[in-house]
Amino acid sequence: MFKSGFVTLIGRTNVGKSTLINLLVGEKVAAIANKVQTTRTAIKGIVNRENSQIIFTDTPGIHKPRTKLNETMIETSFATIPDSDIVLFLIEATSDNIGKGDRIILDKIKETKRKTILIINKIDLVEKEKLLNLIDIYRKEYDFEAVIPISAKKEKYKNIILDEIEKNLKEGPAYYDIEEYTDQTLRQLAEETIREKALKILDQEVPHGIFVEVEKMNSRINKKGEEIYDIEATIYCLRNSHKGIIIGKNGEMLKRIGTMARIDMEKNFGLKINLKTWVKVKEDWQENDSIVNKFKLKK
Ligand SMILES: Nc1nc2c(ncn2[C@@H]2O[C@H](COP(=O)(O)OP(=O)(O)OP(=O)(O)O)[C@@H](O)[C@H]2O)c(=O)[nH]1
Ligand SMILES: [Mg+2]
Repeated sequence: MFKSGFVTLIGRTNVGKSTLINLLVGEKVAAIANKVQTTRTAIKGIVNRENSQIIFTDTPGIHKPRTKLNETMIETSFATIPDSDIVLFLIEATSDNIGKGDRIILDKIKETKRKTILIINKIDLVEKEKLLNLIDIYRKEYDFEAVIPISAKKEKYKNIILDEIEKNLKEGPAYYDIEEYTDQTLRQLAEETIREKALKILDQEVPHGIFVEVEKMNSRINKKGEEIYDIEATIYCLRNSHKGIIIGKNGEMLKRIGTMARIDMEKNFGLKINLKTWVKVKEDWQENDSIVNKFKLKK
């Protein structure tokens, strides 16, 4: 019997959802950063196993919204729940209790009565006793299909989670071609890679006010007969002062972001890349409907 189904990863911002989807898919599907609000929209990652196809959706982390962008991100996350066969609810092992954000998520799960697996991530950061206490607290709240403590950075948890999901799936067809591992285009992956590098090396509010647009993407054959992609991208930011920081002294910061993004893309896409980046200011874009609507859930 062949099984398939849709599995949503949901949780507070920074709990490790994107780290986990990348581990499960075995490809770089989503941007990861040690900052809040990294993921901005729903992203699919597809896993093909011998007897199943699992379609994961990574979602923006739940947080207190301050802008229209934030509100849209959270709407997107919750909108994925009713369409999923199984929910992976991620929490952090470092929590002592059910915090406000986790409580909101838990209430949504209860409302929709979805089959849910509780994933307690970052167990490398806590003592076992604390973990057992947390498991106890959550077990009283909902009838989870399973509770799995993990570290999303460790390969050994991958098959434990996939096996548990497979067990809970129903018979169904493969919805995606076996070669596909994400619903994102190369252009979107390029934009996310550049934004991830900006998030990594810029501080405070600057990287959160960024969005990236790839304007050009053409392939050609270079003199050595290799296929090479010329990519031109613009990094938009909120203010002139931010623009100065992103470009940096003598353009050093922008050069670093570009180099890191190019190296990552060449590795992940298996292509040669020639990347050019520009920085422009677009004030208040986080309140602009035509931009923010791009982050809505596409059905
Ligand atoms: N110590 C530890 N850190 C982890 C683990 N898993 C993820 N992280 C780190 O947690 C941070 C956030 O990871 P992300 O995967 O971007 O978190 P996210 O839940 O997708 O965040 P949002 O997209 O903002 O909702 C990164 O710095 C990760 O390296 C883990 O098991 N242990
Ligand atoms: Mg994320």
